Amino acid sequence: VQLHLQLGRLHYIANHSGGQDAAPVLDIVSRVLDAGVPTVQLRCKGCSDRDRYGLAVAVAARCREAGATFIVDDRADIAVASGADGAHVGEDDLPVAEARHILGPAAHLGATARNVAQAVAAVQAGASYVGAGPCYPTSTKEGLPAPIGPNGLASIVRAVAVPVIAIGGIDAARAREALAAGAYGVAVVSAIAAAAAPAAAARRLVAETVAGAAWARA
Ligand code: TZP
Ligand code: MG
Repeated sequence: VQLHLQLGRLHYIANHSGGQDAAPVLDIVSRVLDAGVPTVQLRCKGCSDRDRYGLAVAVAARCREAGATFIVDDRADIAVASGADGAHVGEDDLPVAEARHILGPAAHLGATARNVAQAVAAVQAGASYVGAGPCYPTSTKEGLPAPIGPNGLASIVRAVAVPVIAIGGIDAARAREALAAGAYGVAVVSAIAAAAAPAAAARRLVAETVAGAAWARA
């Protein structure tokens, strides 16, 4: 099995902060899975580990039913404990090599890169894909550096042999632009979560990432 064939070209990042009811998170995850989203990443910034684990187990079960790939943001340990398919680490998380050690050789391991040097180092340390961004302006995450744009994205794509997932301010039109720049896929929060009709937005992004990828390869 080639790992990247299961990575998915559209990653929906489900956000949950501690202290809130997790039911709406599970509800939108179910709806985006029904809409055909191939990969879900769970991002729990303010949760206790127990809540993070419990939600990850529930999301893992839904993804398994749907045949989708499930990635845990930030935490390789929670990924293993919940039966996820992988983890995604950033600069404040465990180093890539340590996360790879915890996950084992077969799991997806994404690492955030803002530039070519970070991307190359991440792959050398064991990342199986690179999350590149922010590609475009976004208000979903604070404290981000300036957007790298399609050109920054393309330079990262050229520098590594693993799939590159573009993140930050991606909507359907920008998904197509990111794929044309060589990205394997895109990761989104607000394009789905903040849409008036999340399932419809998810379907549109699914169509755009599949069509856009075919176009980029042609
Ligand atoms: N990392 C870089 S940009 C970003 C994260 C988590 C937020 C992406 O959210 P959106 O709403 O798709 O811009
Ligand atoms: Mg993270």
